[in-house]
Amino acid sequence: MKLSFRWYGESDPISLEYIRQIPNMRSVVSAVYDVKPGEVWPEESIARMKAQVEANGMLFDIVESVPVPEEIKLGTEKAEALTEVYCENIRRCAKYGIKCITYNFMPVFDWTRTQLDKKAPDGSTSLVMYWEQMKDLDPLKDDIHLPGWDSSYTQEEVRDLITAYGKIGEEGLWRNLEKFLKKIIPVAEECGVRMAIHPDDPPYPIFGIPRIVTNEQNLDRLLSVVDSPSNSLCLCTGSLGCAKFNDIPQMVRKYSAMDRIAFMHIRQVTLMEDGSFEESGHLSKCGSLDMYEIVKALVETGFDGYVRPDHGRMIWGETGKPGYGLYDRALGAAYINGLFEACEKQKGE
Ligand SMILES: [Mn+2]
Repeated sequence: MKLSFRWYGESDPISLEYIRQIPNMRSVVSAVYDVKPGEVWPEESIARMKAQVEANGMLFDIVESVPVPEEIKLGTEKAEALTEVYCENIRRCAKYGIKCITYNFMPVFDWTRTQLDKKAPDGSTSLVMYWEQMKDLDPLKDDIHLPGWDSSYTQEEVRDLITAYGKIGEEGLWRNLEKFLKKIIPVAEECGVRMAIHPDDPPYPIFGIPRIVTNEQNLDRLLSVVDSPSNSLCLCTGSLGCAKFNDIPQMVRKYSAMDRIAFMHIRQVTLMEDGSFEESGHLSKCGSLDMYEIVKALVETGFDGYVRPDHGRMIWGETGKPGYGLYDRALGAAYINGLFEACEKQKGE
């Protein structure tokens, strides 16, 4: 496995000098942050990031993410031109050595949480989603400001988007995803890039907005649209794992055996009775997911892709981007290293 760590570029309070000191750290996962979604990435920006990462003894060979504009997901008349831009970004990334590009197809909002700094009994804080706080909200009527939602939209724009997605529904979203994949995957293949789609977080519809990258049946459908290793998954254990219907070790084993996992996000969640969830420390003991079974499934199927510790808690007084502190993600990386070493030795590698 290729251990990696997400870095938000020069504005990230965590330095590359620190990231390189995490044992076995190989790749920095980042993106070009100086242009809007739907614009071409300047080559100088990609080259600059590559140089910075390499100057710190690591590789910049994986991107997270090249965002997909809403127009593509909605299939508006701008979709075709924006898909061309997307293909150009794949080519440009490949030119600078990128082997894997992460993206998602979540309408309107990326992840959804109700609080970003819920305090646990041990004093650490983490992201949580409590249904109790969600159930009475109606974005078509109320002004909603959930943490992490894109503040570049006005409430009016959010309502228009939600209405538009409501109209196309799940099958409309599928049609637009299929069209997109049929355009971008051949380009990725040509450039030797694996596209890794991140599942919806959480993996079910919220406020009636369709979500389709959610469960095994839908992942099967998605992979069959273009049957190619370039059309692969970013299997995020915490995103898929906050729904009881997903059996994560079994899904990891299946898709890894098919060589359709390009990138693993390893993260722990604690699931509650009513479907609420809390992000917790990476260890199996700390939440609902069996991390040993997940890593064992990867090792036994010969997984050779990228892995990163996903969201960590905030610990030891650290402040910064919720989920993306240094300390707990570094603990996660150390734990992941340990699980891989043990499973590989068990397998006799
Ligand atoms: Mn993730």
